[in-house]
Amino acid sequence: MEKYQMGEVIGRGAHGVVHRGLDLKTNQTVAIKKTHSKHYKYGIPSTTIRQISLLKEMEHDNIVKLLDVISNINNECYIIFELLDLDLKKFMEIYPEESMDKHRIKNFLRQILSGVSYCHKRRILHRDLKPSNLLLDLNGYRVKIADFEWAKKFDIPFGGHTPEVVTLSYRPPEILLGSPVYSTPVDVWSVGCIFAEMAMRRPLFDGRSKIGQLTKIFRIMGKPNEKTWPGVSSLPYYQTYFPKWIPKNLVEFVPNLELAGVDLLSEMLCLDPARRISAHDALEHAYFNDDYDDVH
Ligand code: INR
Repeated sequence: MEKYQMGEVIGRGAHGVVHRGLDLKTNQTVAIKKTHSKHYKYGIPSTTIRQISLLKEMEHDNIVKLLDVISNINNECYIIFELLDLDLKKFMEIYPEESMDKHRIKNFLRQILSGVSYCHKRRILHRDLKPSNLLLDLNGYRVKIADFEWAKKFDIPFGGHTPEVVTLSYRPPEILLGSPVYSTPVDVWSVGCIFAEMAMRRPLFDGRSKIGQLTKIFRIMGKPNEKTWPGVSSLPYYQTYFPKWIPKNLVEFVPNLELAGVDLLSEMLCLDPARRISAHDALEHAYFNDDYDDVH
């Protein structure tokens, strides 16, 4: 670690602590993520190794850049990343409502979808997209996707994924219903939830339990049936009792969005993952047709 100087803690995630740091050779500020090895007696955790190998093969404006990896004789692992100013969660908490106007929402969503589309093209699922994992560069309002601890290559073998991924508020209905297989639509659902949250400034679906979360989703999106989602009734937790809620118009919930945005949001929050819009197609949606770019 003599190449870098550790500074104060700036972030604390489930898998490690992020410090501000300095590259002593170039004098560049960096972010240093130290994965806590004390919980892993037998070396560097496999999720960390997976995260590093995935991040190493990715190069995109909207994905946080990995700069260096250092591991010492004690099996402590430090990942050196580019440093950003803050995450989208904090941004929404501390900045006034006007800082998230409809142009900024569109600009942020475009960047998030570009990063996600890039991951999916490379067969990488992020599996934990949420505002605290989206980092902002306030000088130019660049958004970068971070925290690939849960990320996974999805080529082969398909299926048998860990079901308990994605923070509850951003977790898609197929995972909540116990589907043994899932794919890229899980990330699109999470981005849809983040899109709504940017417009509402609070989570659209904020359940406290898995059933509570499904209830919040179905109350707004309607209870799915075999017609709206073929195969849904054979998912493990479908038989749990839910009233036959009718889908609501999302306009009531996100008054801050223009109609094309509400239309895109409803395509991203399509209950049936097979019919949910892809990140790539979302970028082609009419919502993005105007060329207004906000740099202010
Ligand atoms: C900040 C974080 C600034 N910068 C939290 C944060 C608050 C304010 O997590 C962070 C990071 C950064 C960060 O600048 N670069 C990275 C986090 C992560 C990777 S990770 C890289 O993987 O999410 O922990």
